[in-house]
Amino acid sequence: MIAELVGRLRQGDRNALARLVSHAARGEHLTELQRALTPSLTPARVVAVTGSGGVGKSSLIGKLISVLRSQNHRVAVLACDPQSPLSGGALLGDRFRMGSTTDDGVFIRSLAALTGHGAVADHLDVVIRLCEKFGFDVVILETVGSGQGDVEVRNLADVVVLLVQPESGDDVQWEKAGILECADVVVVHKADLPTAEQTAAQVRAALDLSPGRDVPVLRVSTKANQGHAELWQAIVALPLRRRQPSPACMLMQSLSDILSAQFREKESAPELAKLAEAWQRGEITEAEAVEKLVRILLMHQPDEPEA
Ligand SMILES: Nc1nc2c(ncn2[C@@H]2O[C@H](COP(=O)(O)OP(=O)(O)OP(=O)(O)O)[C@@H](O)[C@H]2O)c(=O)[nH]1
Ligand SMILES: [Mg+2]
Repeated sequence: MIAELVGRLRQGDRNALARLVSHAARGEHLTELQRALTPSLTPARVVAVTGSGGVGKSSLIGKLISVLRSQNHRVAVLACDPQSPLSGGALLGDRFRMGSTTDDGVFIRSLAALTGHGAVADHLDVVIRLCEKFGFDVVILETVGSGQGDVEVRNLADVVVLLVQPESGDDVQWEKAGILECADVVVVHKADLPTAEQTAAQVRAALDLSPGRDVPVLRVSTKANQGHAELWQAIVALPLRRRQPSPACMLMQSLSDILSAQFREKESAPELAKLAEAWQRGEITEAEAVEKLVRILLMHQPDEPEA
């Protein structure tokens, strides 16, 4: 069932995506999912947006979606929520703030973060890969509003964007808690408020205390619709942190992609198809798959002159 759903997901079936995300979020069929979700040739850029409750994460993400859509990116937003999304309130609230959308290039989903796994929902890694397989090239994670430095978020995301707001000027909690350490970009959000520049200066001063790090500090106002395009520019200027697929994986991925087109007519096609399927199901390793691939190709080559 999972393999079939993943097949439909790859064809762009949103219903399959929604069902698979629900399974993954509930921790169901994880082994099958892990097997079916071979690494992507074109990994999505995963951006975590973190910051304390009410700093404006959802609102800012809503505007960021518009910027990304105007550049033809396809965007999935995974909003981690301390409550069960089934309770409804937070989910609807977030959707509202992010702007309701019937746009095919956007997917917004709230996920429960129940078991104290830091600031993100359980099995978020699998959900991210589902979005990637579906074809979203940007995945935005809204963390639970703790804003605490969180290893899990750093492992999942390519870029961590930390939001702080001008009112926090006095007790500078972000500084004390060391949460600046985890940020790749710091946004002083609600920059329409009077003390935004002062807060930005405080953040820069705090960042200067850890030399060798070049963390951009930007002022953004969602209310005044300012700074979102510049924020995206700063994000894409950063290197992708997550691991790229191995060369063997890329080879096998291309093989399974070109199989149907190139080899359909040839004698070796069924063998190659079986091989690609076995690899996709995780029954053989990449190294074994590549070895078998070479054997099959060598075996068939002399007998198959071009038509
Ligand atoms: N002044 C000002 N207020 C803003 C801005 N952006 C958002 N807000 C307000 O900030 C409040 C919180 O916004 P949210 O987007 O829900 O914040 P959040 O960080 O997602 O909140 P949680 O998900 O509950 O942690 C709302 O009342 C917004 O209207 C801004 O640029 N300027
Ligand atoms: Mg929110």
